[in-house]
Amino acid sequence: MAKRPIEAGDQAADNRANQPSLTLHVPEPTYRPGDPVDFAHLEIPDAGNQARPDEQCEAKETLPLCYDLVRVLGDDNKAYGPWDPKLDPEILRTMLGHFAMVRAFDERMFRGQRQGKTSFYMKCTGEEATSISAAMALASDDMIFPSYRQQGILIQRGYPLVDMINQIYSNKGDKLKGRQLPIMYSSRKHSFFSISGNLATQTPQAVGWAMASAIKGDTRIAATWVGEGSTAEGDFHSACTFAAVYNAPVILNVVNNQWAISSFSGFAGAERTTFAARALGYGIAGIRVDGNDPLAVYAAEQWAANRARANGGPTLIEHFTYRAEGHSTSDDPSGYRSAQERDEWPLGDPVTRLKNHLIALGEWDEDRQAAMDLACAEEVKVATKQAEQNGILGHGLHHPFRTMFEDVFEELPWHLKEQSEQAIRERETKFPEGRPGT
Ligand SMILES: Cc1ncc(C[n+]2csc(CCOP(=O)(O)OP(=O)(O)O)c2C)c(N)n1
Ligand SMILES: [Mg+2]
Repeated sequence: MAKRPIEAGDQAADNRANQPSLTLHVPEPTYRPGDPVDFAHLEIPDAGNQARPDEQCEAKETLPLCYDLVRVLGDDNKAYGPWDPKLDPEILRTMLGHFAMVRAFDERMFRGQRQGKTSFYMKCTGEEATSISAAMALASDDMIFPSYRQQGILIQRGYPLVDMINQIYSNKGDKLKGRQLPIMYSSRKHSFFSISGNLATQTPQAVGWAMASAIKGDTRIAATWVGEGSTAEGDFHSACTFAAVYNAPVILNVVNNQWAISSFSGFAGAERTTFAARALGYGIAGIRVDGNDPLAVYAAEQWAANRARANGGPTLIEHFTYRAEGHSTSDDPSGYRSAQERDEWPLGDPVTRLKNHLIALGEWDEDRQAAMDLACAEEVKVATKQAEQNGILGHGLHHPFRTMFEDVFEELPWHLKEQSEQAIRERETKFPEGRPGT
């Protein structure tokens, strides 16, 4: 066998004796339970200091916005700078009303889960602006591809509370017939796509829908919401590639609430760059926005919507925010993060900020706020009582068991037919007396 010639790399290998061993970096959150919290390292720019490029600019012109933070509301609760959307106070009050409603709804549904009326619930506390203010900047028939924390959009679009609660209780009034996990709503009428438990699947679907809208020569655009943790999924990257290649009329909203259940954002790459900056590598416009500033969120979404509707292409918006409560009713964040984080979060609370802005404008006061909160709680209570007539978890008032095989295929394929017959037979053997709902 011929002798292998010496390669330059082999000689280099001989000289490596003095080099350090290779190591990996494993991200670790800064604060664990019991740690004092200091967010002083976060760069929070002054409100009004960010330039607003032309909506039809080249994607690369948004580079500064990808590392900055678009902010409109100052510490004095007044609006500043070129991103101020200059909304009529009436619109701001409507926005505050949606905030109050989603908060009242979240509170009651959370309690309902603790009382055993449903198996599962997810709040969006602290993130209300990222969905409600953003959706208000879209047309009401633009297509929404949500994740599971955008209940605010359904409320903003006027979906009946009682239908939401029926779905949460999986009762006989549930329009989805108990086939989805509680809170995974969908409504064609409200242009609100089915929520999927498989993270990030909604992102390529939104891009595909936007491409179809363009192919048809329509004027509706698509907007999707995805958590920062979920951007680590391959689907998100396929979505970005397709969106960029075909200049799809789509808005990719990345909600960076710092946590993905118990994994901090470092595991999705937050220690290396911003989520907004990822847009640039694909040739997509990017904006990083203060997600707790309702005016800034509205303005960013409006910029992206105008861009998409005028065939300027896709935009990726990173909403920099904080998940103030647990991931879901199945979670207990005191086990993995400092309880102090919520209070120390430097961008405050979106509801309080909008309320204080309206008060600063002389368009609102604390008494009206208290009355609004009370009215929302009452409306949710009435809807809850109404939904409870249709049944709650464990009371058997759900859609009949056998119906779970219906509606998916026009004609049930033979193997599902076999499965359904077997399932029904087994159930009859197990419960010969019959059970409600069988
Ligand atoms: C493909 C897939 N992987 C993992 C999960 C389990 N899971 C559900 S929610 C979640 C965290 C997602 O965090 P993030 O995307 O930041 O959204 P957030 O909950 O913060 O809104 C995980 C890991 C899942 N549902 N689907
Ligand atoms: Mg998250």
